[in-house]
Amino acid sequence: MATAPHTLASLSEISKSVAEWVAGVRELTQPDKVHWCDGSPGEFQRLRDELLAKGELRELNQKTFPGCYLYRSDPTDVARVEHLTYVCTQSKEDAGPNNNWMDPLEARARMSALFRGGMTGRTLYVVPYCMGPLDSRYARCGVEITDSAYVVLNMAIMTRMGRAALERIAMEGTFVRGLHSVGDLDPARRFIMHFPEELSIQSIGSGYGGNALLGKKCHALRIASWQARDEGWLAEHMLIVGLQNPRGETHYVAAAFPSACGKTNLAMLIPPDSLPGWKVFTVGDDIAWLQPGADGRLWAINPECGYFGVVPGTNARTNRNADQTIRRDTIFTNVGLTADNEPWWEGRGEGEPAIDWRGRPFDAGNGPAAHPNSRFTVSAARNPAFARAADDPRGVPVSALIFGGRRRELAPLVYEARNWQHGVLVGASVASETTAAAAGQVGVVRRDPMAMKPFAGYNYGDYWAHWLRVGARLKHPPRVFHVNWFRQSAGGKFLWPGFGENLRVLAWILDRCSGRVGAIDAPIGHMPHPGDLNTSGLDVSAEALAELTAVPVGPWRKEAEDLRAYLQQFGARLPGAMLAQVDELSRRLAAAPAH
Ligand code: GTP
Ligand code: SPV
Ligand code: MN
Repeated sequence: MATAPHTLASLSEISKSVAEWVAGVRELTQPDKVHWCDGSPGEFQRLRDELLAKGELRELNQKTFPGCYLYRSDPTDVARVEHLTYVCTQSKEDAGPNNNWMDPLEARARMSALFRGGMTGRTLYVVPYCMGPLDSRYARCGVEITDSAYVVLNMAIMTRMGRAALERIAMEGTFVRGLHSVGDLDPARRFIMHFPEELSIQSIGSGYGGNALLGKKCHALRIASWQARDEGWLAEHMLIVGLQNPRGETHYVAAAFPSACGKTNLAMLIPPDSLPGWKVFTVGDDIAWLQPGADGRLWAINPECGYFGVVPGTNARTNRNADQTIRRDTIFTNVGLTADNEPWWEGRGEGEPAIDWRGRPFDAGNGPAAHPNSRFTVSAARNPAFARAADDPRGVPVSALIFGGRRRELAPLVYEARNWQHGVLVGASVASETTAAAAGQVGVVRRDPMAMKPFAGYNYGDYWAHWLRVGARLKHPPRVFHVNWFRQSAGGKFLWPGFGENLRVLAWILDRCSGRVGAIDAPIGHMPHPGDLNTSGLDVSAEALAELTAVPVGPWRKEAEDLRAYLQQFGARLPGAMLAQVDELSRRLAAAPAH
């Protein structure tokens, strides 16, 4: 007997709560059409072709860059807008001094006014997605409603998007509601609002990156950090990388660096010839969700399955994996073009720019050919170093957590925290020169605790208290380190070669984790003994190395006092253990000989 034909439920019938929400948004925004995304390859191609036909997407040279396209965003819309990003909690204190705050009632009223009738003449896309492997209990789902087909294409690459996610939502009943419209792209009507108490996001006026791909920073960091606090885990701005040493042992580390400070590059690192036998596997390049496991270790998943990475500086020498990854099936946003219709960017190391990121004939007088925050969107599975463990629903166990920033001065190449509590202070002490990833001035040092200043969805005081609680629950907490690849000489040259050579520092970190090496007990933490950091064959002078590993006591005493003043602004929400850690740091620095 023939089996009964298996009819697929129409997407809009899978989850009643999603359908009801979509109906309400449709009423408010008045789109011409509603499209429920199934996440199929055919759907991706149709949307891509529509954008090509409208001239919103351009085909790149299909011989040399097959499946690659160029998108140009509005020139006023090229980076995250932190000054227009709000956390709207009932109590202002819950958002904390680290966030812009607006009363949720006021924020809703303002946003409804902006959204009302705003999708007339457009298509409303319903984008169900899952952050994390679909079969992982650590994964969480959301639905983004957007009127941008470019956003849909990006979400299709960056997340597990489509029917399966919607089915999981129907089973679980909860999902993060993200409402997005490009609006009229007027910066005066651009807002990114978060309502963590209701697990919802509203974003209008931008079509770019973290402002518009709501699964990424809005959901996987701001809302998820709030959920994680309630549920006992951590949502962090961290890469996850597997490192297999020449003995064949693999350890995973997670590292938090501020935006455009080297996460993608470290996650895709190519071992240099001088370190034979090492292998590197990328689990994630931007976000980690960390859960205490039943075994007392910390386990990590990457909630994303694609990369939205910084293009400038990418080449076969700095990052061969990324260079190969983005040669096919990649959306480039805001790069320049060569005369052969290939994408071009500063630091590509091949070809010449003919057209700049705004579509004008290239003229050095107009600035760089590629916008400094130009990005590639590509599936993680295209990375030659892709870790299959990235799809493991259990995640990977983490041996070390690494914090770092872009610091011309002060922060040494590497040091280790004495224990978890000290590690939380080390994470909280991250400061970094600002980059083009966010609108605003570039190159000024600002405090960016845990590289989460733009992303922590609640009061930093509560956040550090939560970090301390999570650590206390771990029988085998990861060791905590701080690195800085960006120290410069007085003449403004990087003292450390960086990129693949960073593996030398990671090798020391792993040796510390397995108890293979001792360390110098420096005032700021544990530091490598001169012979323990492998520098053989490295083109770094003895003076440069000395500078990279120096801890100048005077400037560090000032740093400890600055840090204390910074932490004190969190008042009663700041855990006492944090001030105790600063006291300890100050005491050690006071006792150290100042030479
Ligand atoms: P987001 O995607 O914004 O979160 O950034 P990210 O942390 O992933 O930064 P990414 O790896 O894309 O690096 C940003 C810039 O820093 C690029 O231009 C890199 O070439 C440069 N960079 C990365 N690693 C190093 C390094 O070890 N040394 C130096 N000097 N530059 C680096
Ligand atoms: C960052 O700015 O940290 C990014 C890019 O990873 S965006 O998705 O635009 O936030
Ligand atoms: Mn990032």
